[in-house]
Amino acid sequence: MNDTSVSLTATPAWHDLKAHHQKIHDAHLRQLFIDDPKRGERLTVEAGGIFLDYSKNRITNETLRLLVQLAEQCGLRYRIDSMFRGDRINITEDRAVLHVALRAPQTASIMVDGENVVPQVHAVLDKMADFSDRVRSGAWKGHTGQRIRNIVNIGIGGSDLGPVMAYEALRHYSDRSMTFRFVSNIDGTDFAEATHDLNPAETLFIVASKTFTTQETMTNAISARDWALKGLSGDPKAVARHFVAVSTNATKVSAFGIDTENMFGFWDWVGGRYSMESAIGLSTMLAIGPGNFRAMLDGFHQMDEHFRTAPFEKNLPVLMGLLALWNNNFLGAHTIAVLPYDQYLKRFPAYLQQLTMESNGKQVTLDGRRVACDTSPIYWGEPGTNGQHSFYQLIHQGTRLIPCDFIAFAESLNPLGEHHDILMANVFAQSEALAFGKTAEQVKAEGTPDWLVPHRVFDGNRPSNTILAQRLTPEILGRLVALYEHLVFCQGALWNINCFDQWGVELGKALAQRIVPELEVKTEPALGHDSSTNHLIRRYRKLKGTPQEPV
Ligand code: G6Q
Repeated sequence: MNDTSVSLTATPAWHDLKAHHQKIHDAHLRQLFIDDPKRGERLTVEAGGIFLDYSKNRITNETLRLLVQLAEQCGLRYRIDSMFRGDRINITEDRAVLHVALRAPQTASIMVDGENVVPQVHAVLDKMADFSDRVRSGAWKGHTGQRIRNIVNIGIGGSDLGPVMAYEALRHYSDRSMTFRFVSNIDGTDFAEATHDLNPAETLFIVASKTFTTQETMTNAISARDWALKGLSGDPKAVARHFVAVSTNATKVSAFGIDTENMFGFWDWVGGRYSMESAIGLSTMLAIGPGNFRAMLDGFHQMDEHFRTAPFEKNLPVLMGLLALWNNNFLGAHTIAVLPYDQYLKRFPAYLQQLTMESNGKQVTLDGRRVACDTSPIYWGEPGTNGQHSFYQLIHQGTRLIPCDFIAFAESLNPLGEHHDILMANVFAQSEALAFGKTAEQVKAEGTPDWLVPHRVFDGNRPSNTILAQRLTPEILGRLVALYEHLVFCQGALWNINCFDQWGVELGKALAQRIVPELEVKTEPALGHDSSTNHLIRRYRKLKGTPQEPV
């Protein structure tokens, strides 16, 4: 599929990077900053209001030069162009990958199977906008004539994480007279807690499922239908006023009882974890309004254009992708902590976990061969400053190298006394402490007794990126998400893996389908699993009070 793709570890640049790593692996950030007093100004890049300081990475000019060479030798340019022109780069599912079309302006033309998909994208956006306006203004009434005040999004994975993250991130811009809830887990508690204080007459459910077959979502949707009908005198006509669907599967939507007039479509070239700006984002649009939603799309598009056109040395996603790869494959860092210093981004790390790890948690290359080096690092994180009182200890003094992405904004959306300056002081302090640490001499000079010195030493030399923007707006959120989408793509392209499938989630799903009847059947089932699984099933059946012995 790609005649320019060369195995990463067979490239001359990989070989050179290995040798280069040998030379510089002892270099300390302290020294690198002393050697180049302008390093902190030089190793920065800005695009569309997002400023990245990557100077606190363990790199030199030579590292950067070689990493860019690696990208070139692996055909990254070809891969980027391939995605943007709609090639079927998701080869295991034979699909194009065109989330970039979801945020393309009306004037753009992006062809899939000979058809420009941009007009379809905008037709759905217009339909979403019209619906959102009607719900937000109260023109859309529930079955009993009451206006809708509560929106419950039912979806999971890509049909949940993006919507929740975006709602939380953009809550400042949301209609505060409305309540938004998100139900994803098959655990009945999720549904029960999300609905316990809601009035069915004022509640609208969005059933968000690309396939409309996902077990968790369909089970929750059926419970929601029962809950709504129970509260609305059982009249099946109520479903049409209280349920809408976001899906690619009109047949299943209609079989569920949702009028396909109230269905918002998308396409198989939109992957679940890349869908928050498609109709899957309907809850986001209902919360923040169509204008803000379009501003978010515009932010995405600006980052897309930057990614598509900027030279690699100045390309934010490319640089961050290459740095992550350097930290992972050369410095041996297995995880990356994402640390947003903004409470509104509290679900951003969870969102990124799916984006990064479902995309790049792969063990074979596009041609089915075992990869020759580690693929996706583990992404995790918590908003600052909470993490500082928890796991930062390990990042500062533990035995593992954990590169950090700090994300912060110059302006708070909720200015309150000194809060914001203190918050920002913490961002800057943390990356400074990680990079430069504190030597034994410095600790001793403070009068620390000798026996305590080793406990109070900070080695430093721990890499981090700092991302800084003016303030968290819908547009900036779009740019930020697109930045991470594309840096995931860059790493995947270099590893020559498919970022866009997720076969690893299938086995557990299939086994669960087989186990459900074994838990539900009244008579003791013949179990054919391993002894541990058999025993656990029997123990569960016993605990819930179903017969144990074969009858
Ligand atoms: C994401 C995955 C996955 C998907 C969910 C929900 O990239 O494909 O997380 O979004 O399994 O799928 P449905 O939207 O089809 O219910």
